[in-house]
Amino acid sequence: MTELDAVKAALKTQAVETPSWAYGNSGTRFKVFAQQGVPRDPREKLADAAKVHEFTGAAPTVALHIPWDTVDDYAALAKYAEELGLRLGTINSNTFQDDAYKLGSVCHPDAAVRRKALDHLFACVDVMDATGSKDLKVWLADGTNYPGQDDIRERQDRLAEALSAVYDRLGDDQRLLLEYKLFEPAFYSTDVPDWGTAYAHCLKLGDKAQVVVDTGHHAPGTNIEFIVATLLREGKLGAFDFNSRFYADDDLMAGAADPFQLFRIMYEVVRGGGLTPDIAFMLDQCHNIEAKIPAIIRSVMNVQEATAKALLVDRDALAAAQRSGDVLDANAVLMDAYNTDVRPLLAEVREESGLGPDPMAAYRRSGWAERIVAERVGGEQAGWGA
Ligand code: AOS
Ligand code: ZN
Ligand code: ZN
Repeated sequence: MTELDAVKAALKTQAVETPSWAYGNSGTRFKVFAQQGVPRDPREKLADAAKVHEFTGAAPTVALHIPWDTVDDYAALAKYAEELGLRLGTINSNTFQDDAYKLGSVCHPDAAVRRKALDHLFACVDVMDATGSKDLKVWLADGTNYPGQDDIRERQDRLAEALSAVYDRLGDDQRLLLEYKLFEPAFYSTDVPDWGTAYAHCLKLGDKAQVVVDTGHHAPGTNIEFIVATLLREGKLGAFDFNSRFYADDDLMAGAADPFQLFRIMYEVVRGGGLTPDIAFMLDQCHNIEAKIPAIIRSVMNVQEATAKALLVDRDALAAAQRSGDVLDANAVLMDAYNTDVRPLLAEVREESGLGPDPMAAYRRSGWAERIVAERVGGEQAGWGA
């Protein structure tokens, strides 16, 4: 196999998981601009996700959110996904939307609220049992707004207790993915604010507990690729939530704000042998003002482009330059790959897989956008900003 064939083979197997909530209406706390034709139920979200997969060939799984995607029969939903050529992916828990969670969920000072949150997490594992989903994603909105509001150490104890109960409930093939976030909704202290805290909890829990890196959840200037390299080295990187940020947790299209950062992250993934099904490459985005399906297609393509560039890095030349201490040459090797226009290569990869070379154009030609506007009236809120 030539080197280019190996790059193509890797690109052909790459899979990006799309989030059900990105297909629905969303907005900011100021306004939700409703769009016509958005899905009215989880099945319609899957139908839209199937279009993303049809034209990219790279989005075979969909992350669900409980309760936003509540249905009576999850096994039937999984079967429907299969009929559409999809699989149900990560189950996202929600311990942040009920009034009871004002002071937190599993870290709340009141044991009754902690129990309620834990019961929800157990219910999410029940959903996984029915759908065949492998991963439970736990992102907690827990934290405090004022110094002294609660005991920071005790909150860690409560967190550890809850995570361990959930961990014990997991089946052999299931994983707990713990996501960290610097701030928001809490502004003084967050109970899982960074990769170190998530890593410490996951390490104590065991092999089935892994860390999620959401690219929008760091302070400006954070070297995210270093975190990725470290977690991979420790065998503790479970998943990504890809999106772009300019300011905080903006949830804009992956690769839109900083394609160079996405490339640097994907280079560490490739370098660390992380381009495997053991790591879930998810999008976690909201499309407030742009059309949702093409925005998701564009995001998948942006991840593919960053990956293609990362795969094209001349690793031997890079290692030689690094070993000889040639700073400029080493940097040039990396930049050569980043500055390569990989769009023709990806078009070729798609054509070799029986797809159209340009997923955006193929989607536009398909008439799906017009069809859903005509057929769907009264779309639902995605949850965020609702
Ligand atoms: C919240 O900020 C996190 O990014 C969550 O990953 C995510 O948006 C959530 O899981 C969807 O409920
Ligand atoms: Zn996220
Ligand atoms: Zn987020």
